Amino acid sequence: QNFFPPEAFQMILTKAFLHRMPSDEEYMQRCFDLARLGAGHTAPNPMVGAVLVHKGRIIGEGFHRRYGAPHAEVNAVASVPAALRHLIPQCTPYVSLEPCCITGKTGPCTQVIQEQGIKKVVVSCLDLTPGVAGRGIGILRAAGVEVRVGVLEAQGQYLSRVRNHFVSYHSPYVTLKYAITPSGWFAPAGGRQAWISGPPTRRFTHRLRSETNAILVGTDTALIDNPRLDNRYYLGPSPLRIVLDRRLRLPQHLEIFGAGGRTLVINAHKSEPAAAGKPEFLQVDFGEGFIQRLLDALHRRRVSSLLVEGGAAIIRSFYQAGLWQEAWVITGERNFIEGIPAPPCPGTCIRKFSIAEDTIRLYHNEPPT
Ligand code: AOF
Ligand code: ZN
Repeated sequence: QNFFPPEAFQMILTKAFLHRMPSDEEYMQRCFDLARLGAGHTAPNPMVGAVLVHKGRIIGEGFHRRYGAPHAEVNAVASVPAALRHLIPQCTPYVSLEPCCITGKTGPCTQVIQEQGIKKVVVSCLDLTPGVAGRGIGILRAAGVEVRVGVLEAQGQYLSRVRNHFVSYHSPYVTLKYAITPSGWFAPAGGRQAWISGPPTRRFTHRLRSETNAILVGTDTALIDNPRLDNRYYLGPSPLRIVLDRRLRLPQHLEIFGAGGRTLVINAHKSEPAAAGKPEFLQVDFGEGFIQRLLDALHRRRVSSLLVEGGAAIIRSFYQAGLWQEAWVITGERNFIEGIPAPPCPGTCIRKFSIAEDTIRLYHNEPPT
């Protein structure tokens, strides 16, 4: 006779599992999910999410909804119902990013945390904004608040990558996106337009558009594909449309100049503010070092993320300059006999998945570790 059958043991384990306290990682995952609700609206600020936990129970949640609006921590504190507000000093806030300690559009979150009498904070990763970058955590610790940093740190850094890149390198975070055929063609020969990726992939690519500040194409892409460059198949806003038109060749009837959004024409001749029914023009020297000058100009305009959709020559220039951070390369089913070869991606493939018949690869601009 077995006094303690394995099933009974299993039952105890299951019960313990069901009634266990969620881990720091699980609360942090909730912060990330909340943060993403602000996607497309917070730039050049980061997306940030926060939860307030009291004895294993979440009693408040918040996220940064849009640029200039209250921060995640402030919204989380404000969300606690009146009957539970006396519990706030015993709560642990979990935040996807280091709490800020500077006065920008709003006051410092470190001060809010101290004023609430909070004793412990859990953070995923640092905010590299000058004046914060570890100082927010230092201020809390000096005030006697226990701070745990580094929970799901890699995911936290990925969530805040645009902000942290923008403030560290004084340049937009550059994402390249393009489709290629199974034999590696970027487009058919002879300046014709052809769809390579399938319709279901559009929801994914429009999501990329919804999350970026600005989207860039070259003159030939604007002429041949006549894209609208807006976000039609996903939730959220559409980006600023940027077209390279060195010699001002593009006719104003193109979709890119349509009423669906703002357009900036990068050219070698003139700078002119936008006027009724007309795009804005910005003069940039197209000679050696053009990509760097373009990114500098966009940084000055507070463009924190840029999605580059082609053509092949522009993608190649970004690769050659090394001035890109991630590339989404979509391999479709369709093939051509001959065409324009796609530039080989010099990055490291870190993700691969399928949408219908298409294979999507994400590359990072960094050597394999
Ligand atoms: C946080 N929580 O939810 C966000 C933070 O100009 P402001 O007032 O919006 O503040 C800018 C600073 O706050 C800057 O360091 C930015 O990275 C950070 N964003 N910080 O504690 C938040 N959105
Ligand atoms: Zn803050």
